[in-house]
Amino acid sequence: MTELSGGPALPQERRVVTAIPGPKSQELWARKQETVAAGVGAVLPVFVKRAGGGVLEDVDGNSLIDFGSGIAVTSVGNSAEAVVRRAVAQLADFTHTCAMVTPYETYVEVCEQLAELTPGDHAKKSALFNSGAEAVENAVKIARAYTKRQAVVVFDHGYHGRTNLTMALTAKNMPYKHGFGPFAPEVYRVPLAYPYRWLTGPENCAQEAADQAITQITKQIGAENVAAIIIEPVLGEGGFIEPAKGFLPAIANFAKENGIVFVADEIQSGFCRTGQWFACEDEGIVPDLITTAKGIAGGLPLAAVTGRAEMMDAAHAGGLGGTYGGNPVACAAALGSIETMRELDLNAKAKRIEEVMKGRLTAMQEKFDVIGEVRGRGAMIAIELVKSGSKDPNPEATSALAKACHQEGLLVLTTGTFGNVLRFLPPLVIGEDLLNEGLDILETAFGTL
Ligand code: PLZ
Repeated sequence: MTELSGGPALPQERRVVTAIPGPKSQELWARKQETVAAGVGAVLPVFVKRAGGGVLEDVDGNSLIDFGSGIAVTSVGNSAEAVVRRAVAQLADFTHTCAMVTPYETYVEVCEQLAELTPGDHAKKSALFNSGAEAVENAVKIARAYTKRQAVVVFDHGYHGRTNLTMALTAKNMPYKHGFGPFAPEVYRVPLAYPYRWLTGPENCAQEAADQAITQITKQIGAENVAAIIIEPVLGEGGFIEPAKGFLPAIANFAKENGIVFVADEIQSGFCRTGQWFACEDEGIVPDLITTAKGIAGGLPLAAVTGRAEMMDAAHAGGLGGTYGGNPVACAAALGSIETMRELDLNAKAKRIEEVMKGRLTAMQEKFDVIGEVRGRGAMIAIELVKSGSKDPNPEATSALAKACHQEGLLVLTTGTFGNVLRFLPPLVIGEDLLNEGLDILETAFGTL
């Protein structure tokens, strides 16, 4: 496992030698409070020194099991060998020219890889950016330029970023939008097929939600005014919701019939995370545009919009760009990341993680009635926590469980519109022993409730 880390061999073990956070982390936290804006929070105030494989080592010498991957970013592990090798070589050659000033080959190579890996065999082109939010913004620009229409449709529980336009596209008020308006106009939100919480039950969910969404689009906006429909094929910040089977195809077909650009936001779900290169493949969806970031570059900032060549070319020359978009070091890292995904068959690893996690979590659901649902795909797995004997969200139990896990040296994240979802996003290269040890800690944590 250590060969997966670029740095000195990092033992793949959990080790808790101080309280968590330990004294050195607490000291650094106090310094952070002095100079870092309060709006920039932290899930776990533990300062990291080294990371790789399935662990994070902190400044106090603790080694934490990583079930977060920096929010689904380090899928190939931290400092993965190929990422480091290629990025270091690129750092030595040149760090930046600006792709809009003088181009370089790795930018083109990343776009070639994206054309090959994303669904569909049509002609594709890409443009590279720095962050997921920037990719989504650019997908909207491209869809508007192509369709000459303005409206953008998004879904309940959707998350697309923190910039002004993407805040408008994001559903949840706290903490993402509160006090930060006014928001961009021409954004419309429609129902999502959320099986666990669909009022008439999961069986009718796909059909009823699609009917409602389509009626709202045609009656309230007018399909002919819609430039783009944007959806996460598995929702991330909304609570790892898999839309009921049939919903995505219904929406994609509606988009196609009405000349609307169908955008899959695969920023969290893409690049092997769900056991497929892209989560939309699960129902055979071929999006017009697809946004990617996070896992693409193994921890370096890179994002992309990839899509039908005629759509991607609709924006005029000079209309898309940015100083750092497709930075050469980030492109080199992406090529290393994609190489690792292929060589280690990380789709298979993600599927194995699903098998282990779902087996253990389903058994826990039998024992602990606060687990309302176990769901997700690949290494994007979650449990939704409810009050015993009901479906009422239980955010208190969720944060108590997260805290108990943190204290034992397991990093887990919470998510969801109601703050009641515990999510698991381990690096796809995590060892099975660590995976099981993490699940043991979680199981024990239920005893603290
Ligand atoms: N689209 C589907 O998941 C980022 C956000 C964490 P950026 N998700 C993690 C936080 O609290 O800020 C995300 C996503 C989907 C877009 C984004 C935005 O990507 O790289 O954070 O801009």
